[in-house]
Amino acid sequence: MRTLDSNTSLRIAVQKSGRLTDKTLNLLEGIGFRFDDYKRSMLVQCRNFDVELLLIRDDDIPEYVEDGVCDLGFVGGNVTAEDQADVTVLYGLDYGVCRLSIAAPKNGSIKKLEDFSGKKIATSYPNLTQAFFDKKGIEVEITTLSGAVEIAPRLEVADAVSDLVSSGNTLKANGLIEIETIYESETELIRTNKPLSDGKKKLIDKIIQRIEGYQKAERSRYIMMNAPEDAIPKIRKIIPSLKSPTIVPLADEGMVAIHTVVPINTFWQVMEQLKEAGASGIVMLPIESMIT
Ligand code: PRT
Ligand code: ZN
Repeated sequence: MRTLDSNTSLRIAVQKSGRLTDKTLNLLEGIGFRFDDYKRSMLVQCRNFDVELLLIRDDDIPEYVEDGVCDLGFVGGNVTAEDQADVTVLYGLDYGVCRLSIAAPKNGSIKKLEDFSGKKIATSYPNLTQAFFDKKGIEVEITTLSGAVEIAPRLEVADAVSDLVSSGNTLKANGLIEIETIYESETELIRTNKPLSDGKKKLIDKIIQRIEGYQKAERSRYIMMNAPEDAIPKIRKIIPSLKSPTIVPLADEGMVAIHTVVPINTFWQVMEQLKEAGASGIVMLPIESMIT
């Protein structure tokens, strides 16, 4: 095993086993980090960079990063905000997306925010929930539970809940109706506020640059098509290209091949317009990484 230079090597906290684990490890692999089997150990060294991963529970990540035990961490914004951790959010990543919402029994007396006044709310997020109601000037009683929050009203432990929601199925299955969102969350890359060596800072910059490239690539598709030469002006208007598209003449007189990159969210719309403008043989390819 290689010995890491503590001056330049980074320790990154990642959730050991949960919703964020695979996506975070895929992201790290996607930006070129190679790890040996991470399932068997808490501390895993990277084979090709001065980086090691500390695999821990997500609840511990903000504190480990705040204390400087880890330089970076991948964790839900909900956890960092609830812990009020003194860390810097470097980057928002679009996975682990969810919201902390207040919800109440469907057929009960709580229909709107004001109805929460004087009610008992079960949550695993007492700080965020209390701060929300304080800001609204509504007095509530908060009871902290570490899990199974959604069944608290049925057990008559609380009148309502404040819980994480993604699809909304859990609330529905428990006869609860979402009243308002308290906090919108996604996975974040956080950095310690403890002083870092120049070597570590450089490595962090490199990681951020690679994540940016990886995310841009994930959100884009490379498209290739054939088109008559006289359709070029029309096609150029349709393609919201990063830079100018590549246009190559084909063996067929008057025909060209056009290569470019489009954002995935506009892909189908662009594709239809391109066909209408005279493009044919449109091929779409995923992009591995993109530095612009
Ligand atoms: O063991 P460890 O402490 O590490 O993991 P954990 O069990 O505390 O967390 P885990 O793995 O469940 O979630 C990790 C992170 O994923 C959370 O902190 C959020 O940032 C994010 N995330 C995204 C979610 C959800 N979506 C989510 N839906 N975390 C939890 N849920 C739960 C929610 O609590 C509720 O029980 O899923 C249920 C609601 O889901 P829907 O789809 O039915 O609305
Ligand atoms: Zn947890």
